[in-house]
Amino acid sequence: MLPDLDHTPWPPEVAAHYRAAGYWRGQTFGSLLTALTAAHAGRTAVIGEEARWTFAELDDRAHRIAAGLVARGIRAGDRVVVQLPNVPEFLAVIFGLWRAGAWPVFALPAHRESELRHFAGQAEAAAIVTVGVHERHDHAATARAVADDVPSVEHVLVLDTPEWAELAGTAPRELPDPDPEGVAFLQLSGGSTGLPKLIPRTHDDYLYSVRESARICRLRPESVYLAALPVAHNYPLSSPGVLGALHAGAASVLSPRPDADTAFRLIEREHVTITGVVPPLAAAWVQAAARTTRDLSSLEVLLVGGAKCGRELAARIGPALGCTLQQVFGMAEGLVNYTRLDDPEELVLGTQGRPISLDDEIRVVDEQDRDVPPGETGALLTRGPYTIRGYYRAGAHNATAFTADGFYRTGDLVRRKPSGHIEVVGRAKEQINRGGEKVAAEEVEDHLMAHPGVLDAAVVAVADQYLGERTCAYVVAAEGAAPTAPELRKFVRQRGIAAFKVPDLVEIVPAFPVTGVGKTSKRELRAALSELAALAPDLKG
Ligand code: OOB
Repeated sequence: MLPDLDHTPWPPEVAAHYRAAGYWRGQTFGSLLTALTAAHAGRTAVIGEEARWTFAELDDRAHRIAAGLVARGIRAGDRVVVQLPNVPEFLAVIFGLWRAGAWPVFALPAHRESELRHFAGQAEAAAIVTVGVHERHDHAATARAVADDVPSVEHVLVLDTPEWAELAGTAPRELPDPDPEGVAFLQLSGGSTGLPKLIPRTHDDYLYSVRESARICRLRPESVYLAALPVAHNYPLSSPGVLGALHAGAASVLSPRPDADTAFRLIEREHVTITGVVPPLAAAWVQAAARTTRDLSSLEVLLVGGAKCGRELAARIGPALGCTLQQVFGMAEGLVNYTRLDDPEELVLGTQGRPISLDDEIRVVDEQDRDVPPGETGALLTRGPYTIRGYYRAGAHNATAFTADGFYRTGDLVRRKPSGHIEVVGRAKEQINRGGEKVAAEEVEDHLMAHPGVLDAAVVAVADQYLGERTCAYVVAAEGAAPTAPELRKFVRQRGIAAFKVPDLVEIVPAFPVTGVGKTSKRELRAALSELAALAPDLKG
């Protein structure tokens, strides 16, 4: 079994190559912000609904927050769960943590108590940074409940409180710059087995992907990036995201919500040039664009990714929104693919792009890990200068999630074009991609099984016109018990999980199909139920 390391390093000779090739440059996020501020001090860096900060202001806030965190006992290497909505403070907080040498653990606003407890517990977090009531949920109360349960959590820091104002007003001080090859933060995996794993990303590896993403998306100081999706997610964070925008000396607009009304208002007001959405949102924006009175003419590029963007939708985006479509297929574990802005239309509409780096190694393999012939479908394996070699403290899981020679098993089924562009054609992992939001089947099954009236549960994807996929939970009731579908959905919700993980459909069935051999594995069972769901038109709602 592999050891439970915080961070599985790249082999020394591989790391030496990444340095020599100029991918890893020995810069940290804190020192990057210092350099950006020297170059662009008076330019706008971040725009919220009300606030508007220059690079110099962001830099000053990050310095003060770093000093305030250190004064409260946060030390280099401490993990700090950050659960913030799309507000400018998000950037001040994460750069403050970076300058203090602490590691943000990026929770999404949608996460609830059970997920936060898992992240904080798994990371042995020292603190949680969050907001008060946001979108009718009391995040501060949730964070305090988590802090009561997780002994390592000593501080719950809530924005817009007197305590926070004091922390954020601390006099700046010099702090030692952390190791650029060390961990910068922990990102969340979509997960397939049980609870989401934590992904350790280093300053060097992540900055490489940010720098190249900004270049590939042609960001320049005059660009304006709109973060429409929750900014803690890897996609709006770094593909090219708010970090790519900062890197280019450009401004980022943080949209409180992703809907067309809100986004179009901000696009018009701030002359947004580039943004990124998931396919269902792209479809909604395409529809809304037909009847909007907003001026969207500043928009040059719309990135679409997180889930497969079908060709029909892809073809409508450019004409409807008056911009160039750029497909992006990425993962928090590392590898990111983009269609290039000068790619022929066939590749832009029909593929999910090609890797960022010449040193992104791609293998497309069969079930025995043998390479399939070029152009054929297989499972995507990858390793490279910004793809992790192991999850955080997850030795047993790492033994199966990676090959012995360090390739990450993405769980995606793909085909590769002669140009190197990748078409995503399916998935081999036990995960539902609900319009870009990832749901691990096992995680939801475990919550269902906690109900005394549930004997067994299997969660599968069903096709959905809007989201691409929705979740369907098949449930076998315990003898004498007959929980109803609404009861089970309520039960799961009350266990404190993100709303997007609550099963969309619950089907109570007398028994699960079994093979001739007897009891099926969960994997076979899910496959059988997926077929059943595909055949039952009334389930597709
Ligand atoms: C992004 O990151 P994650 O970590 O939430 O999810 C990664 C998974 C991929 O393994 C794949 O299954 C799916 O999401 N995915 C796509 C896709 N983009 C992501 N499947 C089909 N087509 C696409 N274009 O989702 C993410 C990270 C960075 C940039 C963009 C997306």
